[in-house]
This record gives sequence, structure tokens and C-alpha cells, in this order.
Amino acid sequence: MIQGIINAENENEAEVVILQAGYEKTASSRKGTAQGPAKVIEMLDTQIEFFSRKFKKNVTDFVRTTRKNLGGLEKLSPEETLKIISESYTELLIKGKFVFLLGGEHSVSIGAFEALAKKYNPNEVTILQIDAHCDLRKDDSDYNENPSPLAHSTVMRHASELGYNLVQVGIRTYSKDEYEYFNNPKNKITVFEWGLEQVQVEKILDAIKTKYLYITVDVDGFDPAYMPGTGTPVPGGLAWHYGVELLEKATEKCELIGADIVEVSPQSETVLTEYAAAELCYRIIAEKFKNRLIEG
Ligand SMILES: [Mn+2]
Repeated sequence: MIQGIINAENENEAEVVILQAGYEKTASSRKGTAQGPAKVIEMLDTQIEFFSRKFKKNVTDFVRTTRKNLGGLEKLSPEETLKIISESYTELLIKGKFVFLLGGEHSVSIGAFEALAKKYNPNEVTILQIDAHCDLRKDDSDYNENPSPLAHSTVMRHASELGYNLVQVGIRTYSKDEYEYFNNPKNKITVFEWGLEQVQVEKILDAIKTKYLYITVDVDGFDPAYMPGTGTPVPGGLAWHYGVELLEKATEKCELIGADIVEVSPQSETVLTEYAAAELCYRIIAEKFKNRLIEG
């Protein structure tokens, strides 16, 4: 059997668990994120090169990774879904696993934030978010007739209310309420808007002041040239190498306690989005375990 990046049979044999949460009930525009995690896993298993150009080693020789699929979420309410994600995540944290969550729509991250808040003090954690959107809405009442406080556009508001520090990168659209919310210093949010002026990676790293780091990547934060398959695309996002460098350097600077990649909505005409998501996932895991790769 050819072994892929998923090289452990089950979570007992692995230190990294890729948690698949293909949920998309509250997605506001183009659907399809339910299929995202499975497609990213397929890329991890068949397309991504094991050999790290950065470390000149096979990452699979040093890190044991498995997957866990939270199936059957489609029929559930947002509340039920988040409960399942949060409970599975908590169980894995108790077993000492590093969890990499794959969405699904961005709301799945709330399950991770809730679980991690039981292990870490959110005041000591910065969530580095790559996204076109702030996702700081109180609910989705401005575009949904049956508003939900658990919609994907509210995910970072939940994180903020749990007490996490937020650093948002690639932002290029927000509402008046979101603008007022992130400008309130008591909410501990630093926003790096994307426009003509190039933001230095070092400037973003300087805004991360905590020991612990969580990474959440909404793929619409990257430029659609690199990740076109997503529900609410916005032109003018992060360039590929810029985003990779930012994520690697942030992981180097802090202790990474969790990560997710969300809003992958596979297209029939190209696998670029899920390939890029798989590569980000693999590079973040390599960086997290870089000491082994360097010493091994
Ligand atoms: Mn977004």
C-alpha cells in the first residue's frame, strides 16, 4: 500500500488528527463547502509531495497523521453541529492530539474555539485569520429572513466574545456594525485591510503578542487566482507566497495550538482550491513539528 500524508490508521497511532466537518447550512451564497474536506483529504493523499522543500526531509517520516470524519452533519441545526464538533475536538485535546479542522463553512471554527477555551485562557491566544471578510456580525439578519447568531458571518464575533485576541488579514469588505466593533479597543482586534499598499509580514507578526496561536484560513482571504473555489469570492486577496510565508513565520514565532481551513467549495473545472488548501495544511503541520524535522 502506498502511504499518503494520512499515514496513521487511527487517532491512537497519530499525533495530528485532521477533523473533517463538511457543514454548510448557513452559507450565504454559492453552496458546495460540504464536499470541501473530502477533496482536500484526497489531495493530501494523492497529490501533495511528501518532501518538504524548506526542510529537505519527508514530513511523513516525522509526523503521524490521521483523519476523522464528522459525517452526517448536513441534516443538523447549527447548534447541534457545533456541539458535535466541540465535543470531538475536546476529546482529541484531552488525548493530547493536535487538531487540524477542515470545513465546511466558517461557522465550524466556533466548535474549535469553544473546545480550546476550556484548555487555554483565550486572553493568551491570538487567532490569526486570513479572510476577505471580518465575520464579526452579531447575526445574519441583514441578508437572511431567518437570522442565526451561528452563521458563518458571525464566527469571529463568537471568538471575540470568548475573549480571544484577533488579527485579521486580507480584509476587503465589512459592514458598519463590524467596522464599529473592530474599532473598539476593548475587543482586541487588529485588522489588516488589503488594498494597493503592501503590508509587511513583519508588521502582522508584531501584532501577535501572545504565547499561543490559532490559525483560521477562510480560503476567500487568498486571491481568487490561487483559490477560486469558494462561496463568497472577493477580488484582490493575498498572494500565494505571501500567505505561506505569513503562516510559516507566525507558527515559528508562537506555539500553535490549532488550525483550520474553511470555505473550500470544489469546482468541477479545476482542483486548484483544494490543492492549495492541502498544501497549506501540510506546510502548517511541517512548521508545527519543525524541531523534529531539523534534528531528525
Ligand atoms: Mn470569508
